[in-house]
Amino acid sequence: DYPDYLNAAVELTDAMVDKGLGDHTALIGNGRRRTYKELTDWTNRLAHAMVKNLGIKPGNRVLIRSANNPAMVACWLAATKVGAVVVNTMPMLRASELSAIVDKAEISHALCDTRLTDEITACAKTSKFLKTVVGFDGTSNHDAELDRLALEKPVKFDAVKTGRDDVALLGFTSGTTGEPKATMHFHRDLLIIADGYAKEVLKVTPDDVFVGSPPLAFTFGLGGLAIFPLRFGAAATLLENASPPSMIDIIEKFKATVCFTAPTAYRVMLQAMEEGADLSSLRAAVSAGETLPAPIYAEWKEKTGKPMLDGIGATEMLHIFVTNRFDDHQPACTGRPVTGYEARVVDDQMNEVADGEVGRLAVRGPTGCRYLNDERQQVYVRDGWNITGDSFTRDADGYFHFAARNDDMIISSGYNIAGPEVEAALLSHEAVSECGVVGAPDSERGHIVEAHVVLNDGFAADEAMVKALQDHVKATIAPFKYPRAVRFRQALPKTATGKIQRFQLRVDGEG
Ligand code: 3SK
Repeated sequence: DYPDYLNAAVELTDAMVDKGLGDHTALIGNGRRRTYKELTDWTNRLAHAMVKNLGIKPGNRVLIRSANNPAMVACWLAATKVGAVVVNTMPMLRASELSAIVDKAEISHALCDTRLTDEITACAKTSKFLKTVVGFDGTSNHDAELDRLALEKPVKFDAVKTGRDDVALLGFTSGTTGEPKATMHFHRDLLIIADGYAKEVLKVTPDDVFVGSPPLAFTFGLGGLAIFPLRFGAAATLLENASPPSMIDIIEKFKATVCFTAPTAYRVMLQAMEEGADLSSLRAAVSAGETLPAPIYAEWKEKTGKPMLDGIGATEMLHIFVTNRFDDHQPACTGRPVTGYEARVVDDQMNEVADGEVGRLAVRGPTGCRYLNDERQQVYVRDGWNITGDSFTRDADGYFHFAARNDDMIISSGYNIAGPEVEAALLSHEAVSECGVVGAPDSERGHIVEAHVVLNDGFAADEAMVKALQDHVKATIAPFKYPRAVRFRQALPKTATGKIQRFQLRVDGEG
């Protein structure tokens, strides 16, 4: 239950000071620690500057462009305090991609790390909506226009009395294909994901220190690296380039306790542990964004004695809605719904399929799904259920198991073959570092299974290896699923959020 009026940013800053956590560390980044009192004062000063100098009004759409750093979090909180609707964006977006977002969201103001202004300035030149672009100092030295405007402002700010169901955030779906969609999230939604998943599943306390790789522009990152720690008085470490080695450094240096990242990063961390890295402070390793291969889950459990918590979320629902738990986890299983959410596996007519049968995963819950000004609402949301892009099975005990992204299902000679299942089999071979499996057109079979494989150092990419991998898959899962084509690659194409771009593999495969 939330009050009729609430401003989520106030709950994550001023309210923490009121609770006596003012001296507690809130953010660590750019070589500095900031307490909750410092973060609160910073965001209040910025909020004054946004209203007084930039003329931002409640309901204005404000775009933020930055890598993960404390200044980005401060700008997001301040813009939320003034009642703006925020769109966080990733630093690598180009002017054309920014323009699509600006047009869809009708962005009036952009707050941009001064190291990244070129593309947004180019976008503003031709935009009929975006009129104000202001720089902030992403290195936290307060040496940019917005910082200077904020410097002399008071540290108290009366946040806009937003309704709990006023839109606070627009999450853009990553749009690896097709036109991006924007999903609307209310002030209350920002708290629900913390009071649900983070409290119930992760059991966050003020002693926790968070680390991770997803961009704050992706709601997985915004939740995991900002909302969850700040809601409970914990500390968030923010890394502009969150490579696995830099996450390991942070874990060792700050004794991080909760990590949010994707399976491939955990794989590198496991290798680093062999070479002496000390990750023993981690009590929660959350894996999402990609399905968690059973061998990584098993190795993590064996080496750390703790479970890796696989979960599935969606920008549409804001965060994770089906998850494993510390006391309830299994390999190759995504777990059960987070309290407050319902999930089912359905066919094209929205009928629930039998336990064990593959169908589309549909979810409903308090945080979604509401697309902004988009006729696809009727396609992806039916009777209040959001139809996700994933195929799952549910077992008789109510646990959900990932089968494939819907576009990852390969139909070969009439057989349904889930690409990720073949990937998991390949990954259990010692030579395979990473792989992506897609369907390649074939005149005889319709499609054949094609594997794109990155080998570990020391293994030769030759015909003998192709045969060895094919035999390995045949010996691991039903033989008809083996990859008839194997292509060796130096790296796999990935989205900014670390997901393998299988559509790109399909295009590359044609070449
Ligand atoms: O599973 C995902 O891709 C996801 C998306 C948005 C928020 C959270 C998650 C885990």
